Amino acid sequence: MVSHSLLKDIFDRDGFVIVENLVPKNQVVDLQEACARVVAKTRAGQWPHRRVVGKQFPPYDSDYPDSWGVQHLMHPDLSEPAFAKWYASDVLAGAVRALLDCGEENLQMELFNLLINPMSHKFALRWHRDDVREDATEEEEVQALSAWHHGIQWNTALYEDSCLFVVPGSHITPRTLEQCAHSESLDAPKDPMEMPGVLKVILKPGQTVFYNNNILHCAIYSPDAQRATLHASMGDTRGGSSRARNVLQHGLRWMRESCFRDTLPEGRAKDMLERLLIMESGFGADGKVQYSLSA
Ligand SMILES: O=C(O)CCC(=O)C(=O)O
Repeated sequence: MVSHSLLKDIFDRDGFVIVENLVPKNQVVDLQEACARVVAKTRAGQWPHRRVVGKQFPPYDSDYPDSWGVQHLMHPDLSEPAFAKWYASDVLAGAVRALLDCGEENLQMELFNLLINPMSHKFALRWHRDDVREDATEEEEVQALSAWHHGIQWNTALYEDSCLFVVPGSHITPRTLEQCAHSESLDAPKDPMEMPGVLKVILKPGQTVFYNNNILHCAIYSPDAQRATLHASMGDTRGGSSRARNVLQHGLRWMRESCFRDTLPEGRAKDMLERLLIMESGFGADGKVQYSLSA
């Protein structure tokens, strides 16, 4: 097993790192079965919180029937406790603490969604950084990338997953002119491999890729390969409200309800939720949700 400090070095250098075995063996089947149920509900139109084919970023509308993601896996209306159990598990929290270089007392609950294959449409996300606009100048990019946002995002594959493409190192360097040419429009690339410096991320079942969500990345989705990839993030309270826009744009008001808190395991999960709610209550006096990207 690779040491946590080596993982952090790789993460800091490349903007992403692949980690083995963060799904305890006795939770794999529970998670696969829970995913199958929420995917079936979403495709049957019984779960409205979904990532919709045709819409790359929030807010997701409901104009298209096909989906590329299921939002809010821990929502009490889904009644799937396996998700919160894993999100708050020791093995996952240990890796997150090491990569964020923070203590248990700093862990803040954020997003937990599922990325899935569309049923019948190919779809793709354009090259983007999650919280920097495509038309940012070089100066704006340098400024945005130099700020550490105190959070981490990850994809954990339950089935083989080769949808994600990244540009290693781009979390700390602004785009070259050629990279800008491939990432300035709102359109998805015809071939992601044309991006200078690109790497296709291939995850075997059980592998996790942690990534800085301001790394330059894109993704392609095909109806032909089963995808059920747990897509989540956690924050570090030392960042204050620096991640608020990025996180709250996904619509987390339901997390304020006591019926959500009541479903969480005692201890870490409830503590992480408290910290999220403190961050949320301190952000934006008008309560309006802001969005990071368009399209
Ligand atoms: O599908 C993926 O792996 C990437 C998703 C993504 O880039 C995003 O949600 O911004």
